[in-house]
Amino acid sequence: MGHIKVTQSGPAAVLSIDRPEALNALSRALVDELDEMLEQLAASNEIKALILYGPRNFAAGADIRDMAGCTPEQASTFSFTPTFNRLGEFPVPTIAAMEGYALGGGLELALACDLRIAGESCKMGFPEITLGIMPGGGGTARAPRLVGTAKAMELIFTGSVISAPEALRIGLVNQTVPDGEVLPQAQKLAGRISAFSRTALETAKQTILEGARHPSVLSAAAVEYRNWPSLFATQDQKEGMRAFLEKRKPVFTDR
Ligand code: CO8
Repeated sequence: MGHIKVTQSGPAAVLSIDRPEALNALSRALVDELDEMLEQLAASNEIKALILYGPRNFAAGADIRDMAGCTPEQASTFSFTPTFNRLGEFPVPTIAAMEGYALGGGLELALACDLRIAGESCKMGFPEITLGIMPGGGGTARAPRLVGTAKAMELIFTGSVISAPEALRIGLVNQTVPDGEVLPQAQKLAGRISAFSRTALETAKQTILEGARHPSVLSAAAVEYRNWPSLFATQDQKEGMRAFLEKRKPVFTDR
């Protein structure tokens, strides 16, 4: 234990990866800890946004030392996919705050978050092909959906490491910020999101995730059509609309 630190500032929690000696490479033990923390935080009604942060380096990939001698059966047990899926399904918005290297499993961890903020000198890529493997933490599924199949294939087939401005250009990250401002900017964004109704945030996220699993726009819109009316049972909807009509700022209470 001891490679994940949790801090909470207001309704936003920050999960920091703390394994600087290995550039935050993701060992099985580290990911077990992450899994446990995610389970605990997901059950907390106090959290309205979650930031994943790797100081200096987001994560330089899955731990190659841990994987090197794996048989296929052991590789299957080593896989981080269940944990990254748990992160992907985290009930409220998640933000990856990325500095330094975000490679391989590290980039896949960021891709399992809803939003990504990268420092200007952040370096991202899928070097798995250079190790004789391919991404195994959801990268083949999530990267094409973000940047398109051809660009994802280019990244995965070449193992190229790209800069933050290039990642912004292709839509791999939402924002780039000057180095040193990654966490403050993520906290600012989390604070902005957290001011809104938790029920509306949760419902919006679940609707987007469920809609993305539908093959057609019409069936995805049907999910929205089903979920949208439920928000009119909340006090936050009444407050949000009343505040607009009374020309004041709403105060949401997550009820
Ligand atoms: N695994 C284990 N140790 C690592 C890793 C890693 N991924 N990355 C860095 N380290 C260690 C180094 O071994 C070194 O340790 P030591 O001092 O004991 O030798 C220490 O961190 C510092 O690293 P470097 O000396 O290499 O630092 P540099 O600044 O010279 O280089 C690099 C930085 C370019 C990031 C370099 O460390 C590197 O290439 N690292 C490996 C990057 C990589 O290939 N990542 C992908 C790994 S494979 C993967 O992620 C598969 C995901 C599969 C899905 C997940 C489910 C299992």
